[in-house]
Amino acid sequence: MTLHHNLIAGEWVGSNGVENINPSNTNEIVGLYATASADDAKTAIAAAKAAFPAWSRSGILERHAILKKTADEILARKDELGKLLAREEGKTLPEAIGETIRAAQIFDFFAGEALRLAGEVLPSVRPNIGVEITREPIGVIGIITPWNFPIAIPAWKIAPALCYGNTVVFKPAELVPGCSWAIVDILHRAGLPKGVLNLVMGKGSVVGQAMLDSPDLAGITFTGSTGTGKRVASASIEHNRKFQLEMGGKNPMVVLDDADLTVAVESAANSGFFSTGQRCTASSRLIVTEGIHDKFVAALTEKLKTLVVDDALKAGTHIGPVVDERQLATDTDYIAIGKQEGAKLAFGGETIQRDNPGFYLQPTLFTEATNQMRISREEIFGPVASVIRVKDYEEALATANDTPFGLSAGIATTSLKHATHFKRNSEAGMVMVNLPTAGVDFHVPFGGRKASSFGSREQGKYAAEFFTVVKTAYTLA
Ligand code: UN1
Repeated sequence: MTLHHNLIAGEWVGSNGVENINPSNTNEIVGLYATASADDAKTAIAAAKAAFPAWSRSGILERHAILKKTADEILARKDELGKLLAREEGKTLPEAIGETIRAAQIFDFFAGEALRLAGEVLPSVRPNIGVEITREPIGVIGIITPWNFPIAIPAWKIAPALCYGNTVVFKPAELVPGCSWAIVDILHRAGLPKGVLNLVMGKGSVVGQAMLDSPDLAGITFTGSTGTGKRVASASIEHNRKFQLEMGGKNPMVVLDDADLTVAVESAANSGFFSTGQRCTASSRLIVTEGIHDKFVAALTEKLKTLVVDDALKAGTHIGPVVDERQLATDTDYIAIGKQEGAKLAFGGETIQRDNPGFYLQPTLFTEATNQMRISREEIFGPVASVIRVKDYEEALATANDTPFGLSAGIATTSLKHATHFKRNSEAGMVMVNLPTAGVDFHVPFGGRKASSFGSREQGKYAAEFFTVVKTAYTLA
């Protein structure tokens, strides 16, 4: 089997291949991927540092052309890359192709942003002086990505980093090196000068740690667990480095008595269980008012019965496998905890066997949960959601906000008054009205509040905030 190498200083290097395993069929090896050492990470950082002066002054047309070429190739290869994604992560093929298209759109968007770089010119408060405000790249950026969006999240960090003139050291999640390798290969062939983008696949404890310890990274953008995010934060403060964190969620979806039942059920099924519930934007707390509670539970349970859990590549699969054994153990532990805490298991809860050995779990719905239970407070990151019964809108809003997290929040209602009030009073970074809490656009800001996020927003033109630093220049006329 061919070994996929790391890209360091423009050269494909490395050994110590690890097997990338298909969670739909653990007998299947998706590919062999090199593992970087701490020294490799240091070499990659040095290469990115050496490449920064030239890249930071590169022409916007060069950046535009490389990002555009990358977008075009990803789009042209969407079926093949989507299949790779489905095989390494376990998302269904349509979801995986959708994510691949999203990655292409992100590169396309930032190809355009490269041509729209702008500043401001203001008069000074003092006579005969002009003030210019410009944005400059920050330097070498460390990019650390999670396993659940193997192509979209690398795209939404790499594309703006390069667009604004930064150089990159990129460490993808160990579980899903395939799509990351593929987009680095595409960018490399699209003409990036050597050292501008370096790929260091490998362990967080080795490669990630070497990145955190480096005095030469000007910024780290991280998506992953809250625990690791805190380590990124403290190491970054130590090095006086910019950092941007996207971490967990425990996203509420409020369903009010006046909701359109079909909209509410479709939204809850989508954001609770699609992508195997492995999205930081998933709805895991369904907060439902008394008048619609029983109807909603009955309709959602009926819907869950129709969802097919199977091999990610099989036509007709709605929910693919859980990503690996460890995540499956976490999910089943939380299901046991939910039962012990006294929530009622309304649907699912069992692991299942399919033709091939894989990590299959039924979509699982608890009812009669309270917001104080661990299953309502801690992020599970699996196809597990709980229904919490509340009296009215006021209690629903208070319950929705009563969480350490604040990424995304949804409401299903036909009341303009409640929708408007919820949009203003939800303590989440993103609010969805009559829509799933997951599944976001690529051209608008993405991010949360409280323990979910730290730093400025990702995506859209707001990404400039992290990937650039502002300069204010005064000139005597
Ligand atoms: C989405 O819901 O479309 O890790 C994106 C995650 C998020 C991305 C969610 N950063 O799940």
